[in-house]
Amino acid sequence: MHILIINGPNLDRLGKRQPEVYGSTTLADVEKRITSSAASLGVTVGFVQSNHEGDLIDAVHGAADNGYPVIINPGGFTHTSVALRDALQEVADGAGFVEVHISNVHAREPFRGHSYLSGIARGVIAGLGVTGYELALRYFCEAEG
Ligand code: DHK
Repeated sequence: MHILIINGPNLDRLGKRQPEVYGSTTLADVEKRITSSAASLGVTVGFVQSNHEGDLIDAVHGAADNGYPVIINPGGFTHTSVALRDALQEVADGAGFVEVHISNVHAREPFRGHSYLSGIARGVIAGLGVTGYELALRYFCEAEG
């Protein structure tokens, strides 16, 4: 199984941006950790990070065409993007996706409590730091196995 991990806007700033909220681990470190967990679980992973909505949508289309499950942290597009939801609907109808947030969005500003994506996700992980990505990876391995 191959799983695509997508990170949206500002997640390239992990480790620098609001470390008290998002932690001090960089995205490169997160990707290294996920790659090593994936190897132990016997799956492969690909990574996309973009600050641009259209690029994220293109990546989702690629996953839908290939039948890949998706783990996505949509960043701020979580709370704004009907277009990203429409793209993810195809993945939801196929291999499925898990929405991950590093921070507990429900304990922050009220606007972060609404996601355009959660209603079509297999599940949502929020507030468990970067471990959330690895938990989502385990979910797909167990769901498949
Ligand atoms: C990341 C962001 O960039 C925010 O816009 C979301 C999410 C929360 C996170 O917790 O990973 O509101």
